[in-house]
Amino acid sequence: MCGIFAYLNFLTPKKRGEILKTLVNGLKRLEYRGYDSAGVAIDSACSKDMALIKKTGKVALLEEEIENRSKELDMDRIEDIHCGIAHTRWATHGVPSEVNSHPQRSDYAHSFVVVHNGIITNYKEVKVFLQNKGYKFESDTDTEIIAKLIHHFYEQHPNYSFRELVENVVQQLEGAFALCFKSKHFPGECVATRRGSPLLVGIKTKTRLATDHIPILYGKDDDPQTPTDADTNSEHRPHGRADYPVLPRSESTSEFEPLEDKQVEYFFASDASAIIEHTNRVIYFEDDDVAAIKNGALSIHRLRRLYDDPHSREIHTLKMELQQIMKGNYDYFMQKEIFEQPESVINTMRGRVNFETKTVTLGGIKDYIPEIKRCRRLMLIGCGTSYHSAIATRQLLEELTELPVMVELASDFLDRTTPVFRDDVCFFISQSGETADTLMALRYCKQRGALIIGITNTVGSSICRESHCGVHINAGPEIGVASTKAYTSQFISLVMFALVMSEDRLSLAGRREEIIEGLKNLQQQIRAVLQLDDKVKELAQDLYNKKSLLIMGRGFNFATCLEGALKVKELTYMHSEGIMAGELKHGPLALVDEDMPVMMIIMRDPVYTKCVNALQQVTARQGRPVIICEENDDETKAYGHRCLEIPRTVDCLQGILTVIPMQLLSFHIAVLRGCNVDCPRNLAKSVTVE
Ligand code: G6Q
Ligand code: GLU
Repeated sequence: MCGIFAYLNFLTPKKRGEILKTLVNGLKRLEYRGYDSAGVAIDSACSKDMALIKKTGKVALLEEEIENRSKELDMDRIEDIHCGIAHTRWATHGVPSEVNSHPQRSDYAHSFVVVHNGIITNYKEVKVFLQNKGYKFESDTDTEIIAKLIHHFYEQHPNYSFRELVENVVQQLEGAFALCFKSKHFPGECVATRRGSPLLVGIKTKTRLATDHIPILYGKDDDPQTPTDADTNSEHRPHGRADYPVLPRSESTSEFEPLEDKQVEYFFASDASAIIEHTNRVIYFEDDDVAAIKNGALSIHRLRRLYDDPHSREIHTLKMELQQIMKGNYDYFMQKEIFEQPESVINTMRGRVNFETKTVTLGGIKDYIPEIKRCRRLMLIGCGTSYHSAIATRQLLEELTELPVMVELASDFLDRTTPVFRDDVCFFISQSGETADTLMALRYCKQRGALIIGITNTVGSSICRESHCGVHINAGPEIGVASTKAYTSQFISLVMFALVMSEDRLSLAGRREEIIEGLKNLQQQIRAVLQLDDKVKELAQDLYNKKSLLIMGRGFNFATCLEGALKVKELTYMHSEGIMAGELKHGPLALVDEDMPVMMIIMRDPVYTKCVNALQQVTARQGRPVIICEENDDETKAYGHRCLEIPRTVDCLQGILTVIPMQLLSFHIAVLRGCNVDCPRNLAKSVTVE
């Protein structure tokens, strides 16, 4: 996830300084979407070249750099027609650095530059193809192949329009993307497209637009047809051929002409927060739309028309406040991040889990797998929520790797000066990648010769840099202090690791298949769990003025109890405890009476009967538990005073679904108690002190 912003002024004279200010302000509005580095591309002041200004760190540093270079950038010169593109990055491939920042370029001469939001999963394949054609790569990003591929097509077909070149490029891309292109061969033009990542354009004209719709121009006859095998992407891959076949030319016949005098400004952005201060007239693009601005006119193209495709895209009038847009119609970042989980889990698996071949590849640790398989034990180390993701997956790791698995709190691990050996494999799990305790533990293990694997959400973070190898969880930036989507993505990353470790075990083939099938259904099941929001809110009404909440479970769902209790504590300042149901009679049962709020997680997994025993112990003490159970499990439901029903998945993934009601519950209680949801008292997002 990141922020894309592009600004095109047509016959609307602007000083270069103003253009840069618009671009930088656009990025500032989008900074919450990604903030590890930023960059802009504008036309050069003195030649037919381009100026690329890129900086590691926040947008403010980019702004400073622009200020420092103001002389060379000739800030007062007026541009009647100009296109600038900008980006604030949240790295997925390659550490945050200037060379990895966007815009990425095709060559030193800046023939084409591109900004990208998302992940290109087949970038290696395209990179090899381009390298064979003589292209030299300078960055570690997946994005650079896009800039080079369009250059390659341009060299072959110099008579193609900018839009046609982009159409040919996106034919070859797999993964998720929103892209904005600029080219010195097509001055004053901009082409943008998306597949799986958001993108919209704002249109600003002096007088009101004459239309509310922009026609869509279809490449093939405007004759609806169903997709055929020949329409799929695979047809266009080189597969040993010398080159990518190109699409037949299809010059558009009509274009959207905004006004008679044609004075117009366009603002492309990842979301409306960057546009609203300029105009409230926007078009939201759909997957595979290719939008081109040429001679001040915007046209939207699609390669082919299917039965239910519309004839036009509507120009919407935004009525939202800035804050509202940033939080995407949610009141809090945490709430937004909870509801982002259907998408974030997909991003974690993107390009890694192949649901057709039922295989899993983790590119970041692939080369180390033989070494890992020979190790003495696995150690999973983290703090807080990240530690809970280790607890959640430990049992599966033991099952699929048949190795001893230790799970450690980083601080305690160091206090004990735990023995670590050369043949240990140590995982350091951290959303921020900067947590001091985890980082210290990493250095401690590294000194003792263990293999260090980082599981982080922040490419280029200290934990990332100091690990031998790792898995980036790709959950996108998490702004709320309470971790939510990072937890489910860490969980899935560790599950994927277990799957990789067991790929050649015939005896485990069936188990692996059912887990991969479970992963496939997760997105839609998470959506179903999120539908419980209103029910959870009612439950929060019951609980918000209580003093304490006990959350009980065991087996694969014990981690949900710990994580749920942590969420309740940190967000609501209420006491809460996650209790291993097997431990009840060893102490915690003494807390139970008719007044003590209790939640129990009881799924139909191998520990179901034991969980029901615990449930009976609670009800026998007049406890009135709220039960999280499987959908339509009437027998278990009958024990509860309230119930939340969760779709069934394979036992080892159930914790991904059971934790979501706990995230929602803590959130609603916090709101009812008037707590600061996104920044709970005394806590920080990144704990860089021991
Ligand atoms: C939980 C908190 C916190 C966090 C730890 C570890 O809601 O966000 O418990 O998980 O502080 O942070 P990292 O995952 O960034 O190392
Ligand atoms: N995958 C691209 C990169 O790592 C884009 C990441 C983003 O969306 O910011 O550069």
